[in-house]
Amino acid sequence: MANASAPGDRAGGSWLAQASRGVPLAWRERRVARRTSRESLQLYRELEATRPQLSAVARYEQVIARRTGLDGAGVRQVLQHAEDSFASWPVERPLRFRDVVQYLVVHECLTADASAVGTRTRLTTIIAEVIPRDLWARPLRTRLRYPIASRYSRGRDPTTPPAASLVMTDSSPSTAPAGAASPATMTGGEALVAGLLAHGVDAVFGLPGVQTYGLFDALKRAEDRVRVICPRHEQSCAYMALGYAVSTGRPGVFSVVPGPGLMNAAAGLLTAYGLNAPVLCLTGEVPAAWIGRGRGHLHEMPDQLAVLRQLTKWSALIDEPGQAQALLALAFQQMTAGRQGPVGLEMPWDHFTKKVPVAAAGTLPPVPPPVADPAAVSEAARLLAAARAPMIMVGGGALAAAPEVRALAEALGAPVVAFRVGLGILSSEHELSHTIASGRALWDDTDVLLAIGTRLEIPDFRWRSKPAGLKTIRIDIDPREFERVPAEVELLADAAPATAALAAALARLRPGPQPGRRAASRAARAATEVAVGRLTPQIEFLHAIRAALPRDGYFVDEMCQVGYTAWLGLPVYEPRHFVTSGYQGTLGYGFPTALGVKVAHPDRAVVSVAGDGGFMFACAELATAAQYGIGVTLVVFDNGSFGNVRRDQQRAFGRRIASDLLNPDFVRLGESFGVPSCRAEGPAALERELKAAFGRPGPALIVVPVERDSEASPWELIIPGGR
Ligand SMILES: Cc1ncc(C[n+]2csc(CCOP(=O)(O)OP(=O)(O)O)c2C)c(N)n1
Ligand SMILES: [Mg+2]
Repeated sequence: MANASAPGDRAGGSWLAQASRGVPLAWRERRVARRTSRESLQLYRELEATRPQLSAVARYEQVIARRTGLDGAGVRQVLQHAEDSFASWPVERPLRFRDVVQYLVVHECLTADASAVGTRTRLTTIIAEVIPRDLWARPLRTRLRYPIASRYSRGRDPTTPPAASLVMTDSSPSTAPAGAASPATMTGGEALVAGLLAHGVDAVFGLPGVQTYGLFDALKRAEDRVRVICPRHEQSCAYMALGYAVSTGRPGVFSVVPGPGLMNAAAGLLTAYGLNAPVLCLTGEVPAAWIGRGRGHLHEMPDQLAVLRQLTKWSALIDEPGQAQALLALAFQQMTAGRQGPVGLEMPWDHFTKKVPVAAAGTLPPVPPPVADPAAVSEAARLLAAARAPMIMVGGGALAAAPEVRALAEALGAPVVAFRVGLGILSSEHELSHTIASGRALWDDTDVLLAIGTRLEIPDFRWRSKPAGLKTIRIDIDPREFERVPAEVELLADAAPATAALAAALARLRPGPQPGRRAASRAARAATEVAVGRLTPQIEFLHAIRAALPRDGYFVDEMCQVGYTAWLGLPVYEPRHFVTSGYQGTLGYGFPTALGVKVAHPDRAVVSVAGDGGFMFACAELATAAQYGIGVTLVVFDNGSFGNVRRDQQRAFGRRIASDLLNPDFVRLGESFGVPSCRAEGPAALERELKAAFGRPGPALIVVPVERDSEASPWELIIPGGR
């Protein structure tokens, strides 16, 4: 099985290499040109140009070797396994060629190397173009021969299925699961719950259905260790898990039925994807024997796994219940590796209740993050040391780097600018802390930008201008970011250690900050405070909220006038305490997300703001708040309209449509759910009612009437020049 040559020298190479090598270039190029867009052809040419790096088997061999600690023979065994997949794909359903390609490229390479994701995208695109379409979609008549894990194991007869072992578990002590034990007989549902407990999960936001009964019954038997909260709609399952995840940094878990249940949760998954939030979706499937047959079984969705994969960074089908814990451990590893993000696992209906031998798989160690190249760190430090007016921008990737960001900012005297997710990384009370509004005032003078864990939305989409001669340094854990927005110096690394390394290198070069930077920062903050102070009445409501909300309380925003203004005018003192839907701008996410925040932080105050439009997306969750005693304080600003849309339409078209709302009596609505509800006319009343609500256990609803069209637009401060 194993090939005797060294990694990279394998005669013939893997099928992957053959797929891109075996056909003459011109022929393939013509074929690609005939069938594909210009863009694809360009991509294809790029691949050809960089083939030595991209398609070389050596690259994958090295990557796998580095990640797993396997020796050359072990690596070749893994690759051999990949090639074997043609003949022995480990799922019990007809396969398409595409499945195999996805498996090889995504599963093998990604599992082994979280940083290979850019390559994955390129390779799957290219391979899709190069391989004839009829072959791409052709079913491969293969059936389960033996489960995945057995073929990774060294020295074991590959045709003997182990009960369940983790991918590559036998290969290296560094990847051996913690707490692995001998097999016990249990159902797929029980295996999942045991796996969740092994990962420290203490809450599951779930809405059951016939496919997932086995999971929920197992959860029932573990209810002393894991809390199950069942909201009134699947969207809220995902949002609650999201709130749990973003406010703690720990994975949030939810479960929904397949098909329509998964689709109902999709906006939440998409929002988690945009926020790089570690959220695990556990869903069902039609019974194993029905998968892929298109017969219209209950909740069947064509190629559900493909849909799930589009909404997550990694997803898998649990082919057989014995693999449940292994794949769950892999899901947790993926969710928290590199650039974090949501993951999905789907399990066929019958597997949830099928009893099989399952070894307790335990957990997998975290994938070690890449370490910044010391030469690049020195180069970045040199740029910063020579900078006259440096600026730091932070995003979600810097949430765990608050002390390091602060130290570096103080050493440089550099302003730290955050838009939404990054608010609180440097406390708003710090004189170097800036919102997107006050940061703008310092931008034109900036000569070096240090971007930490951010997509650089602010300069690219919002300010849309760059100071002449600007030099940019980026710290990011995702190598694709450097393809999207290249920088003069790119540090592929985790934010906290890379920022600390940069500060240390800087200290060796320059004793202190450039003079005058703090004064400039203070002046920009003061000037902007005046401008933001004109955003009435929203800013007055925000002052009231800040005055009432304890310092360690959580604020959950929304796509509403008070929400947008909060990005500019709500002081935030700690990272993760300002919860937002980020670039997805998901109307209606706020209240259910806040419920998840509160479940994770039962002893902290949590305030959720919403417009009358957004609130009604998930107002049924007042029932959930009441039933489970989840003490979120919800403030609904009732302006009888999709106010933002109304204003935009009026400005752009001079007329309006589909933006006026006829609302129920929100106070009576809240009361009908058993939630203490009141009306607060004006900021002073709001502050009073908030303080009262925070002083009581349980949820509260405060309705604030706002005159239609009375709100000042915050957009000029968010996107100067208009949108
Ligand atoms: C899922 C989703 N649907 C639609 C929109 C478009 N949208 C953005 S703001 C808005 C109106 C919000 O109205 P409301 O919640 O009452 O807040 P207001 O602007 O009135 O303060 C709409 C429809 C969106 N951002 N997200
Ligand atoms: Mg409104």
